[in-house]
Amino acid sequence: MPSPIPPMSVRPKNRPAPVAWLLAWALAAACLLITRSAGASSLPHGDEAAPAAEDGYRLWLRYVPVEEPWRSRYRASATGLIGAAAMEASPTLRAARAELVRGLSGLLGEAPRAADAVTRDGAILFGTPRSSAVVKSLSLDLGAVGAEGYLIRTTTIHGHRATVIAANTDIGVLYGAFRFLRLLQTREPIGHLDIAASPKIRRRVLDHWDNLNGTVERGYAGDSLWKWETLPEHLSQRYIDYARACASIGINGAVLNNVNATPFILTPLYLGKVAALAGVLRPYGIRVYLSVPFSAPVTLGKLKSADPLDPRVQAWWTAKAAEIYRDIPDFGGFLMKANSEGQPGPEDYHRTQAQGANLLAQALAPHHGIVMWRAFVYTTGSHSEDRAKQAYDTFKPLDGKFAGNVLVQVKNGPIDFQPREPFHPLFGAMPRTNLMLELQVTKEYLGQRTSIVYLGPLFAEGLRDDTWVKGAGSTVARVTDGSLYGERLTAIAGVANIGSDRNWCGSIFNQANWYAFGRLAWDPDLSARQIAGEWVRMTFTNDRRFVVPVVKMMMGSREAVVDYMTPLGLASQMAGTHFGPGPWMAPAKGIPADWTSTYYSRADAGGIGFDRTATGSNAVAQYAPHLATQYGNAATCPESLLLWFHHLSWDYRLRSGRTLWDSMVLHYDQGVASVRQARKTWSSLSPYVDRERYRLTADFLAIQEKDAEWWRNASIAYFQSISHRPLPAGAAPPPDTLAHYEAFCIPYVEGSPGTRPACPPADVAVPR
Ligand code: GCW
Repeated sequence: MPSPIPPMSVRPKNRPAPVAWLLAWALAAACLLITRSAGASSLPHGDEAAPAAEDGYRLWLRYVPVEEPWRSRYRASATGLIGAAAMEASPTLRAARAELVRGLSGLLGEAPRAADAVTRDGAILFGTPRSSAVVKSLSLDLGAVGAEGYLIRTTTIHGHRATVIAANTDIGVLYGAFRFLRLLQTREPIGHLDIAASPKIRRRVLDHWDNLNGTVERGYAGDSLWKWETLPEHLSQRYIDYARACASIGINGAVLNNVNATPFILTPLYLGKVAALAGVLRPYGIRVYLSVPFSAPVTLGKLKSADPLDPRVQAWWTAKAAEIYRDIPDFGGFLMKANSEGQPGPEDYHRTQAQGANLLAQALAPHHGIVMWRAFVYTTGSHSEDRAKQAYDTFKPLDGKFAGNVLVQVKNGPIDFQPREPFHPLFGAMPRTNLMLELQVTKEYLGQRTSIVYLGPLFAEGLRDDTWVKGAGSTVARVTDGSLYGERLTAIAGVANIGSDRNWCGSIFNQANWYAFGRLAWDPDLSARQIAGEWVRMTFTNDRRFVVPVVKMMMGSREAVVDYMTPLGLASQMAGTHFGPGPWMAPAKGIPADWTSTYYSRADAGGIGFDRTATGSNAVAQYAPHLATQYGNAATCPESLLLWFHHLSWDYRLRSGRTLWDSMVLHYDQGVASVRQARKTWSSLSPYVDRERYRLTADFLAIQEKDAEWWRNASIAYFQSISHRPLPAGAAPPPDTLAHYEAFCIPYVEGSPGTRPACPPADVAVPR
């Protein structure tokens, strides 16, 4: 049973007098009832249990009662709701109306009065010039907000003050409705509004790595959100609430299935289920996309080949696309992982990645569909080229060869979603190709379910990195939003962290990463701190005594992980499960070198780090000359990327004057200290949070502290066995031997592909 939220009037620290205490409980109970019924009112089908209060289900859309004096102020600006009342209003406008009713009822404690004309001060009206005669009569300057943007403006209608939420399209109105509610949720004044907003990137997509058997690759929040076995008949309320959450932050696409795709998704059985999901998501502006395997013409179509130049193969894809569009007219398109980690691809037929992409592009073009073709291509096995260089080497020569409806989807860094990587050198390097950015919202390499790692700073850093290809300011964001080279087809993807868990993301703080991805996809220039602030206010409380320390804790959380896992530009030091340390993992039979840790650390008696300068793999040459020079010189290379680009002596002096070895140890310690501090911060905040969410977070922080210590101790034990340097003064020696850490293994982690344990039972021990 969740505990009631402390009412705003109860001072957390001072125990109230007995009568006030009783009153407080009465109020709290009332609050609980209101918030519960607000939750219940979001169940149009009435076929499932109402979300219980404060278990995290309602994400940042909680709509709990606003305290005074804000409530009176807001009520004065919400005296009536005008728009989309007619039955013939579009599903999207009806969703906007439902959200405004739900939100205002919850926030202000009473449902807004339905009205059809402005007869007194404080009306809220919403719509497009097409759907609303009043909106049309206002002759608003909607030109600049485009197809998905909106205006929110305080205006005067028939002598009365009113707020108008207007857009060119219904989806713009829905986005505006969410924005308006956010103003109240975050206690912004709404008396004099003049807001115009529109997204900078056109396709803002979540990639679900969900398998058709209900598991989720790298998923740490339970099973798949999609219940394939009960589709298409049963349309769970969760689908609608997922769509609402996505729309509230402007996400407008979902790839429903894993990039390690199976051809079953393209069978009529599953396409029927996909069409049903598309129908649920459509009113919220979300198109569905599918991951498809390149070999589908063979495995499903029974052809002899999947060669992109074979006319039978082309005809097969053309027919398949037509079949999909018959039932899903707004189908978004295909996502493809080809010739990567065992997946089939055009190279199997000695064709290029561009020829492969264009095969699908041609089939989709008549229907205005797009192809998101991943650049995550590298050859495992005998290939000896630096893994960080391979995607660039494969794709750069193909610049200009991709069809206009193809986007090459590039991960933020050249290896694989590590706690820190430099930006991928393909950004800016393909001026005649649509490039899109792929971020990972699920924390595969960042502590998975339990660690608190707010990814806003990681995403923002990746977007703000300057490629220098057209001089200063040629940021990854400007490549992605098309402003650097003038592309019109622009996109960004985030690998989703959403599952069947009641709280959607496996932990409360993981929800912030879904939120941050959406907000940055809409506007890559937003600051991670601002986004954290919004999220904390909506998810927990507007009380500054809570907001300030929690935002601070979140803002430091990513750097903490970098510090205790892979400081100073190290990467890929994880165990095979991608959870926990494994810096000793070396190439062995059956394991490709670039899937091991020693390949990346290159630690030896002489020093540590991967030489990617001209004396090494020369990966620096894939960057613009300005950066190649900067990265190529250890003295000018950012210290946060030092060991990514340089192999340096353990005694190399950093800018602080400390040796590299000493600095590494200090970083590990700093990471652990940060997590301890986060735990302390959180434990002082229990009066501001309901019990259930407080406890979950506190318990997870305890786990994270153990994990951080484990990382620190194991890494120091291992690297010290190679550096043979003493620990700097004050640093505690690891409590156990290296052999102990090496022997320790977690056999199963969530979200790992396959069901085999990661180690034999004899290696399962308890780390200290
Ligand atoms: O990071 C790796 C993951 C794989 C994933 C792959 C990819 C879906 O470990 O699980 O496969 O990246 O991005 O394709």
